[in-house]
Amino acid sequence: MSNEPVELDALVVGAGFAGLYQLFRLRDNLGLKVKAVEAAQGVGGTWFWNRYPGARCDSESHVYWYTFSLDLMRQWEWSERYPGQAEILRYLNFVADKLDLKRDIQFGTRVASAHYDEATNRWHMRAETGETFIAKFLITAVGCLSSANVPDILGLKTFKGEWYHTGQWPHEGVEFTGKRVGMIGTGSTAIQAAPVIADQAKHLTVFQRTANYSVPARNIPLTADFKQYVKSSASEIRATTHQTYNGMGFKVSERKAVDTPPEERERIYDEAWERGGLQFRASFEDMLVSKEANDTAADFIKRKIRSIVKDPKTAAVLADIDHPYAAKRPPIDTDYFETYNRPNVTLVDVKAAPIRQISEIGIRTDQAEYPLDIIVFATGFDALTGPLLKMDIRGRGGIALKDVWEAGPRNYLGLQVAGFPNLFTITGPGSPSVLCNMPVAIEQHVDWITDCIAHMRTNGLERIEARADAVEKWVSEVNEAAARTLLPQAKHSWYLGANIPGKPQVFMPYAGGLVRYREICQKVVTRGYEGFALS
Ligand code: N01
Repeated sequence: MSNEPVELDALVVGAGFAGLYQLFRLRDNLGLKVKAVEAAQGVGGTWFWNRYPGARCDSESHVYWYTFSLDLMRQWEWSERYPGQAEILRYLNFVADKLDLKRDIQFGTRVASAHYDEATNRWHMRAETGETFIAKFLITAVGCLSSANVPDILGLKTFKGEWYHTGQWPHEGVEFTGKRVGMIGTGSTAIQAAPVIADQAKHLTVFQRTANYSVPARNIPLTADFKQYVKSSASEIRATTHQTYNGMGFKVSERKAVDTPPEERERIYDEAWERGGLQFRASFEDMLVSKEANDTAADFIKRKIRSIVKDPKTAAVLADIDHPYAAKRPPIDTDYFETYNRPNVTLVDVKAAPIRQISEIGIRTDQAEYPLDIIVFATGFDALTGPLLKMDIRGRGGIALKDVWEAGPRNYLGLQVAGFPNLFTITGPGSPSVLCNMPVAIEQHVDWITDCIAHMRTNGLERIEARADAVEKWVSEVNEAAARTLLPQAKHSWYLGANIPGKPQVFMPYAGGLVRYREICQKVVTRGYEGFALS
């Protein structure tokens, strides 16, 4: 390795969905000298790391991919309604190979610091390996859920068994056969993993702190007819994802739950339950804005839980949900609640009796000790800001991003931070990101950034930076958009940063929807990059 810095027009950090597409657009469309650096030894981002049992995307496969090239869409064929982790990873490798991207990706390279030098208008990056890079543009494609949260539970180091976080799963897999497994968490990840682990393990104990809703996914292999439909309707599919609130392939109903007679409402929920998937939340347009409407969905799902789970005590703990439906990211599942009917599965209510410590032999709550061979932490992530703040990012005058964001993320459009010129954050906090089907949100951001850099080149501009007043206004807009929904009512949600001790509690993603957000971003451009200072 040479000590000479690598000089570039742009450095992209990350080689998941976002980094790959950004690399392609800057290199192949703008002809920039650009490199991506990636901590992992391969492409894939989320799908490289999250190899836990049952890992599968909750977006349907025909909308969970790149849509910038109809050709590419027609060359790939998904096999199931929801793509599994291994298939998505194959897909991203297929794209990276087709576009010949890997030659410009440096794997095994984690950025430790990125400092802006005002005099030269350049970013200086240092990797953990010691390697350095200098670039005019720094573009983070680090993902929203890539910083694993292993809670600081007393005694973990003393545990004699094995333990794993779902987001850092061993590539060779974990052997559960004959093992007593404890899993902490009941978020989307745990809800996918529990049925698969229960199938293999001698015993699975799930430690639930907050009960959660879930709706059946109803995964199935795709028929030849559906695959043909996807190929012949690629451009219509793309258009639909651009017109829907969250970049999904389904539209939110225009009916209101509160105006629908109870029997009719029940029939609609029943049909949505049978159809399965995230579109359950699209059954009524008022579900995420009216508590009264939301209560009808919440009540329906709680009744389903009680009807599926045979032991009434377990059912009561699972259905004791304290937040509105979909105010936390709503999981979908394959036989999650059914899993609690298995003789080798136990639910432990750690809200009633909190986890006190991890001992040499297992997990100890206020009430009992559970001997375990393996602990699975399905405990989520330091979302959105975590992956950015893990890097030592410093802007003008050496000011640290962590100081600017001490009270929560502050930026303009989720794309740029005042004081950090030429730094773009793909799907950063303050953008629709995690409330959407991610590839659609990613393409919108990458296209906007690429067009912006092209505009700068055409006009001989060297520097773009969010204005402080635009940041103020955008932060208010993000707060107001959230306040118009029920989302902030889930008090311990990662959307709010509430899952990480000490993290400022601010609703982070933009909840106004992708359609509205796209319009705002376009308007900013037509008004001459309103809110940005260009020089
Ligand atoms: O993480 P989570 P996740 N003691 O933060 C519990 C995406 N995703 O990995 O709610 C006890 O949702 C915590 O309890 P509580 C999706 O966006 C996508 O499941 O804080 N429990 C919670 O139950 C999703 O939302 C897909 O009280 C503790 C759980 O751990 C996001 O990833 C699939 C604890 C964490 O749930 C994150 O989901 C899966 C403690 N100390 C995930 N600390 C696909 O589409 C935490 N918990 C494929």
